[in-house]
Parts: sequence; C-alpha cells; structure tokens
Amino acid sequence: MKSNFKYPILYTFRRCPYAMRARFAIRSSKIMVEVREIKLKEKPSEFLKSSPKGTVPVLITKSGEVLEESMDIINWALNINDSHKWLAKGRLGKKEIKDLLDDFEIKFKTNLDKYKYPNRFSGVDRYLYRDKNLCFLEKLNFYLKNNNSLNCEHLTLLDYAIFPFVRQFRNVDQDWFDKLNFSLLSNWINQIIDSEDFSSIMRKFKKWEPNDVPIYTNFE
Ligand SMILES: N[C@@H](CCC(=O)N[C@@H](CS)C(=O)NCC(=O)O)C(=O)O
Repeated sequence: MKSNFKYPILYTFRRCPYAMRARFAIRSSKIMVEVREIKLKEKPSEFLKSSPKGTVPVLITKSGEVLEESMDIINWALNINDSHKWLAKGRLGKKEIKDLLDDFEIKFKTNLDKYKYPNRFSGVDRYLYRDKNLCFLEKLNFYLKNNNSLNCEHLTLLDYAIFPFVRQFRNVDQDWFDKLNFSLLSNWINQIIDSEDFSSIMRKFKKWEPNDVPIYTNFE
C-alpha cells in the first residue's frame, strides 16, 4: 500500500548499534527520510502497529513496505545508491562476510550484553563473557593488517555494520580495552569515531510525538 508520506519513515533510537548502522547506510546513500527518534521504554503505538516485534531500526518505504531488520535497511539503501562503494568486492568472499556479520550480530552481541548488563541475567560472570569476545576482536585486528578497513582499501558495509558493536564493547571499559594491544583495531575504531559520518549519525533528535512537524534528514 502506497503511503502518504513525503519520505520513507525511519524509527530509530540514537544509541542502538543496529539503528546506528542503518543510519550510517542512509547517510552514505544520501536518502532523505523522516526520522522518528523513539524511547524503547515507551514505544509509540504507531511504531508498534507498523512493526509489532518492537525493535529498532524500522524503515517504512514510500510504497508502504516495512523493513524491520537493520541489514535489510542497509541493503535497501545501498540498492538505491552505493556511491561510496560499500558493496565493493574485497579480499573476503560473500560467505566469509556473512559469517563475520552473523558472528558479531549473534555471538559477539550476546556476550557483549552479558558483559555490559550482567544484572539483567542471573548468575553471570561478566568477565567470562568479555573474554569470550576476544577471539572476534583478534580476527578483526588480523583483517586490518593490510588496510585501515576490514575488506578492501576503503571502509565498506562490513566495517560500518560491525563497528557499532565493537565501539559499545570498548566503551564498557576503555582502559582495559586499550591495554589489549589491538592497535590496528583501535585505529580503525578511532578513524570512524573521529569522522563526520559518525558525528552526523549521532546527532540528537527530540523524541518523536505523533503530532510533530516531521523532521527530514539524510544525516548529512
Ligand atoms: N535484528 C534486529 C535487532 C534490533 C534490536 O534488537 N534492537 C534493539 C535495540 S539496540 C531493540 O529494539 N530492542 C527492543 C527493546 O529493547 O525493547 C536488527 O538488526 O534490526
């Protein structure tokens, strides 16, 4: 069903790593969206009506299609415009890329949540889960031996899709992280944090209310 909206609608939450990577892709593709910043503790009914599973990010296209997975939003954006060559072919094959993305989205993120929020789980040794993630970081540090990016000579989908999780992990205890001596990985994180891309996608928007004047942005 075609929507009456001027631009696609993006429901997002500023600090969510999945929403961050979707915003990176929308910025890279220069697509205008109506941004709706929501609080996860008070999800608006309009949001839940479009996407009952209740996770962010969610994008509603102009044709009314509801994209409820960050990777679907990223691929949708890059299919429209991949001017920064996020889909460029690099050293890693399609399967290696998919496996790495899955590892970070599933295994790394599960361990990260237990490390970062141990009180949400019963009887969890947070440091065990912190250390379980070292093998994933080691792998990234190894991939960064050739360039400052994971797959080819410039930052691509793989870098931006993984970065928010690694940043969140590092931020739990940066002193500890810095002592790991993953210097290539630290440089990789810092180059993204210091970029205009990062400051633009982290800009603050007021919490969306149904009667607000729409806020349009391509996160420029
Ligand atoms: N697989 C989803 C995961 C999204 C997700 O879990 N987002 C979290 C926030 S970081 C969420 O919305 N959780 C629901 C809640 O906390 O109520 C995606 O890639 O978009």
